[in-house]
Amino acid sequence: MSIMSVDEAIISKVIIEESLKFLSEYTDVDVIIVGAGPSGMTAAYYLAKNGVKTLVIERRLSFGGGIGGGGMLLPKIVAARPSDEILREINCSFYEVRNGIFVMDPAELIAKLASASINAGARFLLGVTVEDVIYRENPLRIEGVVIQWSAITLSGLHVDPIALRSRAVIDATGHDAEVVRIVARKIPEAGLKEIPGEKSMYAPEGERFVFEKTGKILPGLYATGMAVTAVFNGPRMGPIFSSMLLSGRKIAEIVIRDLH
Ligand code: 48H
Repeated sequence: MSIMSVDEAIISKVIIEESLKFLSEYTDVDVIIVGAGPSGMTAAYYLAKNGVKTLVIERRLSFGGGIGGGGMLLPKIVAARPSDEILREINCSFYEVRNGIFVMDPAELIAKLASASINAGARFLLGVTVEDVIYRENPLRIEGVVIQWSAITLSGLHVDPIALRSRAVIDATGHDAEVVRIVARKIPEAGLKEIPGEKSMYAPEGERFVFEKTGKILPGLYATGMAVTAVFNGPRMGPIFSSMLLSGRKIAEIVIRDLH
């Protein structure tokens, strides 16, 4: 076997041309999801599957958010009924250890959520941080996000960001609810006050709370997963992932309804 030789300048040209093409195609989309954790990727899967042009923006260079860390880095994670519906749909293997309690491999859940959402048509931008939002007033509406390379953010260099427009922005940033927090701090007329953060652990109530409170925060702005817990001061649930998956599916359904 001989590997075809490709000139360095051609490699660079192709990367630059194709990246710019991709980025310019995604400056205006239906939905931007901030965060590629369990809730964000589940939302991406259901949105894309329903024909919604979806872009997931993730600060890190990898998918999964808190899935990989599991519970204290132990190599199995837990979910409960009825989130097995979602596991089945994305073809993630699991087994039942008690009535309605399922165990999965975190690496497989990360891979299957990423692959299901990408196969459904969602696209990901890795290594990019959302540092602000675009808004309009009268009536107040969130209309997109402001992004920067995470490497630039970490470097502390002053580099102006760029903005991407969307019909809906979903905060799936986890414990810090970063997008809603930005809106609360920078757009006082949104009336969001200070984001309280989460309460101590109370797993059954935490799971129920996230699912129930998942929804619209403001016109154009939605929250899913642990961001919901932080925004509404719910209890954390620890290393169980049912409500993350179910919250992701629920927010996709709500956004699809609002977009129509
Ligand atoms: C771009 C960003 C930004 C930003 C953050 O933390 P996650 O896994 O979030 P969820 O809500 O989908 O899942 C939470 C779950 O993993 C968990 O921690 C649980 C259940 N804890 C319970 C407990 O009691 O502790 O993923 C969020 C993702 C991460 O990958 C971040 O890197 C990313 O969002 N992110 N990406 N721009 N400004 N902020």
